[in-house]
Amino acid sequence: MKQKTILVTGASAGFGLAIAERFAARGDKVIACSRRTASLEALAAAHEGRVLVLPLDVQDRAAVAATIDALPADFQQIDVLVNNAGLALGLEPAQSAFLDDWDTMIATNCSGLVYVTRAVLPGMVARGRGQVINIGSVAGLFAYPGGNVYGATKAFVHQFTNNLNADLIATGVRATCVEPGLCGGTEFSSVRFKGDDARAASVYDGTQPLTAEDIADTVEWLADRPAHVTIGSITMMPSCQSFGPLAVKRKS
Ligand code: NDP
Ligand code: 8X3
Repeated sequence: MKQKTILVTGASAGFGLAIAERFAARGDKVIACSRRTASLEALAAAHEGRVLVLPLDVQDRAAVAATIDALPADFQQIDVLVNNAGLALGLEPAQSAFLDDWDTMIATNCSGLVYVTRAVLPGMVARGRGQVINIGSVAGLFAYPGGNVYGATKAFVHQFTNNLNADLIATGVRATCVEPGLCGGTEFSSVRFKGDDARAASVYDGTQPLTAEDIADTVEWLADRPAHVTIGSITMMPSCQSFGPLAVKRKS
């Protein structure tokens, strides 16, 4: 298979790190971006010359544009953009949730994702090939208590992906939204509960959740689909998870 160039946002942990490791291991070129970079140094050392580690806060619109503009020549032809950087903060009901948390989720999961996409797309369209793989969530498809703005940001990611495919028709560039459910072994719940690791661990009690490797499997499979195939979205849940009934509150 031809060597590809993959840009992964949020590559320092969780899904992003597993995806960066997966593509590096199979001989592709990886541009690994996140605010923290220490966890990526070993990967870069193990695949010298093929893993470019770049500090990047996707919320910073100017930094995103400058980073993509300044890519070294041998990393400029991005074949696959994996928009993975994202987070949930809190599980409070909307009437008492923190506006700062909402701002951060919108700035990262929505604004950051569109900044990176807008910076990468012109090159893909000019080359007549490329894939944008957005990491959404089942939280963007199904409502749950406390999911309020997090779920809304992932609904944005879902529909932005659909609208990308509307704009990119017949350009050779395609977009997919990967929408996982419960996934353990990442920093996601620790971030959501602001370092309360006992509460974060309890999310996975008695379950066999998805793993970051399961997500990397799907992203790798998507990256290998031929150019005439557009996969719009993929929902993934562990087999211990499914849909809930609609809530009905009855008078006692
Ligand atoms: P982690 O918390 O383990 O990883 C999140 C990554 O995003 C980190 O590498 C972090 O890097 C990066 N990140 C956060 N904010 C920014 C920012 N402003 N700029 C650049 N990078 C940023 O979470 P997961 O791996 O579990 O989650 C990855 C994605 O998958 C997220 O979009 C999440 O919403 C989604 N998801 C997760 C699920 C789960 O159950 N785990 C299920 C469904 C979707 P750094 O802090 O170094 O910047
Ligand atoms: C993460 C899945 O169900 O915790 O996006 O919101 S969930």
